[in-house]
Amino acid sequence: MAWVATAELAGAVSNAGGLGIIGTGNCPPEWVLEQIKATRNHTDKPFGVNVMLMSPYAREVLEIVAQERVQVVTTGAGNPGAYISRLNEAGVNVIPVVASVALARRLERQGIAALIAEGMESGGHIGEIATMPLVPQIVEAVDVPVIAAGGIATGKGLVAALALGAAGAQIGTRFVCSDECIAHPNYKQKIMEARDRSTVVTGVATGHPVRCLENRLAKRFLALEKEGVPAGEIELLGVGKSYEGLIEGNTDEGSLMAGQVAGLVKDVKSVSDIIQGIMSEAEEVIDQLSAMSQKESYAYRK
Ligand code: TUI
Repeated sequence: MAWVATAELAGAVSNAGGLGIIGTGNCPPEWVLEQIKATRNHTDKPFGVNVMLMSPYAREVLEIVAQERVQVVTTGAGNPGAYISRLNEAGVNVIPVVASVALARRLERQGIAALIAEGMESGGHIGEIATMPLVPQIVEAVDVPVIAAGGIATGKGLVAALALGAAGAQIGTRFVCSDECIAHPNYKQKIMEARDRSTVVTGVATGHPVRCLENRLAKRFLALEKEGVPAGEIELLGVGKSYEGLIEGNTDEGSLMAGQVAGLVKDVKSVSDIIQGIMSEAEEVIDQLSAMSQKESYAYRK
């Protein structure tokens, strides 16, 4: 959630009982340092920084996170193996995002605090496996806690993640439509208008699949990929497009990354209302399931 998961959002999530994460994407190190300091003005609770490993600044950003002794770093879009010992030395809990069992196993041997298993329902850069089959396979393969991601925006989704063996859930798209998120109102509106089939995956042909809301830009990308235009040429067209969509609100020509759960997001609310809503729905569902299982076992005993 580069550009939109800023200090305001991360601080609000941590204050409401979650673990807020600053999304750093391709942002320069100075911006990241500023955001870490600003988050500390919003909350005295732990928070984290997500580092996109394909960023040209990834190494420098990770060094800032280590020097600042941020409690948690999550990584995305690559293998953080080379950085884990430095981060651990600085007391930073490393929680990599993985999209396969193989990388989960490899990283577990290198000293990580937990893993995020992210299914291809997610927005942005994605792997190939859906959350439902991915999470239990990773849970079975490793001993560290596994946090489920991809397709989770509600209490029902949270309970489903727990049922798959996850220790918690990472939530992205739902928080774009929060009061505290600085995303452009046009982008929030597009998420709220989204339906089940509103997202598409571009970049499969270029080796960097990205899920976003279908718009003029996404259609152009898909057409160029179909024509077989070289990957480098297509990727050049993508430069600066997230900022244009998410912050400037150009919903035709900007890249509007969002997960498949966009179809479930119908309003903009405060982070605290979102988290309380998710928790109370989850408790309701757990009570219903528990009542169902008691009824079943009673029927069985009779
Ligand atoms: O990283 C994300 N989401 C992102 S990054 C991003 S910026 C970007 N834009 C265009 C192309 C590429 C990046 C926008 N959204 N989520 C975490 C995530 N990580 N999802 C999937 C993965 C992942 C995939 C493969 C993690 C590791 C991995 O392993 C590769 C390897 O080296 O084994």
